[in-house]
Amino acid sequence: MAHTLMSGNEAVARGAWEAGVAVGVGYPGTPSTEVLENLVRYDHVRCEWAPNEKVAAEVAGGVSLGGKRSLVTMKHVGLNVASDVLYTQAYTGVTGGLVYLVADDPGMHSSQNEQDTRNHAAAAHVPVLEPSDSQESYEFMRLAFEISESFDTPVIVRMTTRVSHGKSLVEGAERMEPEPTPYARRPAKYVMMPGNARVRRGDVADRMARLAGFAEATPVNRVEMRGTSLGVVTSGVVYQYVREALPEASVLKLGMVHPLPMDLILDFSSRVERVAVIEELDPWLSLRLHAAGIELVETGLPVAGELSPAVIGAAFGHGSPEVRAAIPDLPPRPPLMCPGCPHRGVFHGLAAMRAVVTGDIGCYTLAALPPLSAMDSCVCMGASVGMARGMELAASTDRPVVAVIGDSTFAHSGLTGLLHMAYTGSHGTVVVLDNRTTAMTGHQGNPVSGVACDGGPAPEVDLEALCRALGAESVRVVDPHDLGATRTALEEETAAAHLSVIIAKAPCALLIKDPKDPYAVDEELCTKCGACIRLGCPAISKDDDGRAVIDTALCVGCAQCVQVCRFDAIVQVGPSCDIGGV
Ligand SMILES: Cc1ncc(C[n+]2csc(CCOP(=O)(O)OP(=O)(O)O)c2C)c(N)n1
Repeated sequence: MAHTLMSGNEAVARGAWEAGVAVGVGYPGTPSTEVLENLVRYDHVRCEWAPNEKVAAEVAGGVSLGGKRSLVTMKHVGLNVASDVLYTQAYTGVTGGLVYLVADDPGMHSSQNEQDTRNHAAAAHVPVLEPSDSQESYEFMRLAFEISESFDTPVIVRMTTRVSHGKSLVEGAERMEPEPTPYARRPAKYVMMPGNARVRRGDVADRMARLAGFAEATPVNRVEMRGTSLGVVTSGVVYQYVREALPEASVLKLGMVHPLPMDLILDFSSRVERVAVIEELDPWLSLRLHAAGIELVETGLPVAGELSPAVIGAAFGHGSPEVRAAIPDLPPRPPLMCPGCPHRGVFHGLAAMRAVVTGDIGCYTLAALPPLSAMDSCVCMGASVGMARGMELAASTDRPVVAVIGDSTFAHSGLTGLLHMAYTGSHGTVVVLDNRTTAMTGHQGNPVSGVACDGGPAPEVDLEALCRALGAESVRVVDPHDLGATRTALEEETAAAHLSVIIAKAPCALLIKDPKDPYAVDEELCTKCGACIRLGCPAISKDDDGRAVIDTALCVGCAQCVQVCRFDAIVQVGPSCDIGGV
C-alpha cells in the first residue's frame, strides 16, 4: 500500500486488519469510535457493536478462546465498564491474540471525566503500547497481537484524542492470515476459581517480569540523543509536542509504557544533565521515575487537560512556538440540540412540571443547558435510573422525580437499574428517549434501533416487552413531538403508584431524509412572548425588535414551536418560500 493519509483510528483499523484480526467488537465512544467504523469496511473480519464495553470485552475474549485474533474498542470510561473482564483476562491469558484499543480524552473534548488508562493497565497487570502518530498506530497493532500471543496476555493500545483524530501518512502492507489455534479445553487456564487463579496469579507476575525485559530491548522504546543539558522522557502525542517545543532536548520516547524499561530509563538519565518527564493526565511516568531515585526537573506543567507545544515551550522558558491567535469577538457557539430534535419535546414537558430529572449521557444531556435547564444530574452511562431510585428513597422533594435515558444508554446499562427498581418495589418513572440510534457518537446502530455495525438491518428488540419483562407495570409509547400527549403521559405516570416506563419514540432529526416543510413566524401576530424561544431550538431567534424569527433553512418542520405559540403566529411555509407578507 502506498503512503496514505490516515487518522490514528483509521490506521489502527488498517493495522488490526493486516494483523489478521478475525473479529472487531466494541461500544462507541469518542475518540475511539471510528476504529470499528473503519474496520467494518474491510473483508474477512466480522465487526459488531456490543450493547456495552463489558460485553464487547467478553466477546473478544471468546474469540481469543476460540483461537483467533480479536480487537475490542472503547473510550477510557468504557474500560471502567469492561475492567471486570480485563482484570481476570489478565489471569487467563489468551489463545488467539487479544488487543484492547482504549482512547483517553485529555481535556475532556467529549467526555464526562479525564482518566488515564495507564492506571487500569498497572492495576490489571497488562502491557500497554502508546503510539505517537498514525504510522505507529498502524504498526503497534501488529506488535500488540504478537506480544499478546507470545506473552499470553491481553494487550492495551492506548490512544489519546489527538492521536486518534490527527492525520498523518501511513505506509501499509498486506493482510496476514494467522493460523487459528485449534480449540482445546484448558480449565486450569480458563476457569478462574480460587485454586486455579492462585496459580495464574504467579504466572501473571512472571509474565510482567518477562515483559519488563522485552521493554528494555524493543525498538519502540528509543533514545534520541541530541544535547545533553536536558533529557525528556515522554510518550504518545506529547512526544510530538516535545520535539516541536524543545528541539535541542534529548528524548527517551516510550512506545511501551507498561511495564517500563527501567534500565533504559536509568541509563538515559545518566547521560543528560537534567531529566524531565513530560506527560498528559496523571503523573504516571513521573511517579515511577521518582521511585527509581531519578531527580526530575520541576516543570510546573498543568496536571489536568491537554498539553501543547506552546504550553511546554513556555514551561521551559523557551517562548511559545507560533500559535495562530483566536479571532477576536467571535460569537459563542454553545452546543445545542438540533432543530427538530425529538428530545426537546420531553424536556419541555419536564421543565414545565419542574421535575427533578436524573439524567444520563447522550445528546439529551444538552437539556441541562438554558433555556430548557431540565436536568439535575448526569454522572455516567446508566446512572439516571439508579439515581432516580435513590432520590425516591431519599424522599426529600415533593417534585416529581424522573429518570431520562437514551435508547443506546438504556441498552448499555439502564436495564439493570430498571430491574432493581422493579425488584425493590419502586413507583418511579423512567423515560427512554428512543430516537432510533446512538446519536451522540455519530449514529451507530444498537439493539433497540435494529441496525448492525455495517449499517445493515439487525434484529430489533421489542423495547416495550423488554421493559414489561423487567418489571415495569405501565409501559407507554409517546411521540415526543406531540407536546400535549408527552406532558400528559409524564404527569399521569409520575402521579401513579406504580413503576412506569415512557418510551418517547421519534427518529433523530438528522436521520430524517425527507424533512417536512419549514415554519415561519407571522410578525403581525407575534407578541414577543418568548414561548417558542424557550424551546431552545437553534432555528428560532429574536430579531432586533424582540420578535421571533425562524430560519427556514434550519427548520425541519417538527412543529413543536407551533404547539407552544398561543397566538397562532407560526405557520407552515413551502421549502424555499419567503414568509414576506404572510
Ligand atoms: C462507558 C461509556 N461508554 C461510552 C460513552 C460514550 N457515549 C456517551 S453517550 C453515548 C450513547 C448515546 O446514545 P443514546 O443513549 O441513544 O442517546 P442519543 O445521543 O441518541 O440521544 C455514548 C456511546 C460513555 N460516555 N461512557
